[in-house]
Amino acid sequence: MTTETIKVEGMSCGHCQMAVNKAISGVDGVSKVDVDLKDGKATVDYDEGKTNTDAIKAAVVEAGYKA
Ligand SMILES: [Cu+2]
Repeated sequence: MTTETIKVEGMSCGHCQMAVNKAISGVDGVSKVDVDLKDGKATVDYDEGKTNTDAIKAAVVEAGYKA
């Protein structure tokens, strides 16, 4: 299990925070997500055998934000 903090740009409110949280949570292999709206970052616990930061960032981009 790996913990990684990813920079997320473009979040402006609680709705954005929830959207990013949901997008990252939906990535297979992710076990825990904590999105910090104020600092524009997401701390993610994931199984490195199942996913990687590129896949997590891709999910954030797909949700409409910059990672
Ligand atoms: Cu928003």
